[in-house]
Amino acid sequence: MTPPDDPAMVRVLADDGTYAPSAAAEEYLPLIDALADTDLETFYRDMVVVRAFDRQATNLQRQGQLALWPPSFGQEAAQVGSARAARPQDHVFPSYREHVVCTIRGVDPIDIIRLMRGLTHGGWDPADPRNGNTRLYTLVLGSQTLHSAGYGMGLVFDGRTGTGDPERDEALIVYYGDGASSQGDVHEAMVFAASYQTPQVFFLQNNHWAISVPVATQSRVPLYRRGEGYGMPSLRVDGNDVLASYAVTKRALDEARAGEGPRAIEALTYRMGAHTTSDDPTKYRGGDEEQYWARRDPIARMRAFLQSRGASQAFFDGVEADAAAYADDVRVRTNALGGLDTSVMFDHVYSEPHPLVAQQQAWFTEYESSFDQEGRA
Ligand SMILES: Cc1ncc(C[n+]2csc(CCOP(=O)(O)OP(=O)(O)O)c2C)c(N)n1
Ligand SMILES: [Mg+2]
Repeated sequence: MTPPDDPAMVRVLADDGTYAPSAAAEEYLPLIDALADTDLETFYRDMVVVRAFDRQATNLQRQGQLALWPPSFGQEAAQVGSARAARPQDHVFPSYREHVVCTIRGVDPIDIIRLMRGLTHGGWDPADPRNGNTRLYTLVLGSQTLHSAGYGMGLVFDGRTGTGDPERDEALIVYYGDGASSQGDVHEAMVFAASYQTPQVFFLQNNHWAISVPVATQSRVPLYRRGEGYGMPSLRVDGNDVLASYAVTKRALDEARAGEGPRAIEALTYRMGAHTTSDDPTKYRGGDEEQYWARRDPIARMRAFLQSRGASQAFFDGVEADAAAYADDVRVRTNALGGLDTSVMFDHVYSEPHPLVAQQQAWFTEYESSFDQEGRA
């Protein structure tokens, strides 16, 4: 297991929520000091709400409402801190577990649900301004890093970044995992990003596991140091510390937007749940490790910090109530979704009609019509 007390790691809050910046965090403290109380409360609220949503979605999968659910349980601080660091004009390229990143940008959680129910190939329209420049989930590990590098090159070519106007210059952040970090696509993306000095942040969530494969098998060096090999300033942050995650991402995106090129961040966190609802982690990891990380829960840490600053019980109660209402709303809307409109799985295979797809659709329509209302052949 990677030691979480690495002195080179940027960390603002200790495990128990005490304000105890590491040496590496010193230079980031002005960014933390600039946060208002309401910002700190928003970070906390985001984390509690997404945990309730995530648990609800996991339950919905168990009830047969979803085909699959990849939980974000445990990774809330890495995701909330980094997402809250982005500006409205920035672009987000998620993997498949960044639920709160998407909702912070404006994506309706029911669109993530629809995807995991198997009702749509995509989920949402990235070009719709309500979705905050959020690209689609991809389950093809690492592919989004290539998409992001290409998009970043486009931003450079089109003069949409690095002009010196922080209100208009655009940057992007791409999320990927420790397992994906060994995928060729990620390395190709880093080569292109560094060569073209794209305005982007490679945000690696090291949650210690790639399904059943532990992170120790992925690399001989800490994963953030791979970024250095491509010529990118790279660092490791405590990914269970929402303040540290916010500060390092904010700095990195600001620098990227200002034309200083790509940056790599490794957020050290832990997947507290299963890989997906198809996985049983008791087959490959032990309770000691889970308990170790349970004591480093990102929400408990921020809660203790807010309590030490005098946040009221009424505030915490209000957040709990909001989270419960949010999850209830998702459940009600999920149960009302209905079944698959089978035409959609053929609609977006190609942008133009294609004879093979048309043939398959005709076959499928005939097959479907061979069943009666109750599904009997
Ligand atoms: C190109 C590719 N290879 C293999 C898989 C199968 N697969 C799905 S998730 C996963 C592990 C990913 O681990 P990591 O990158 O650490 O992300 P995490 O799931 O931990 O968030 C694997 C091997 C895949 N989806 N795509
Ligand atoms: Mg992982």
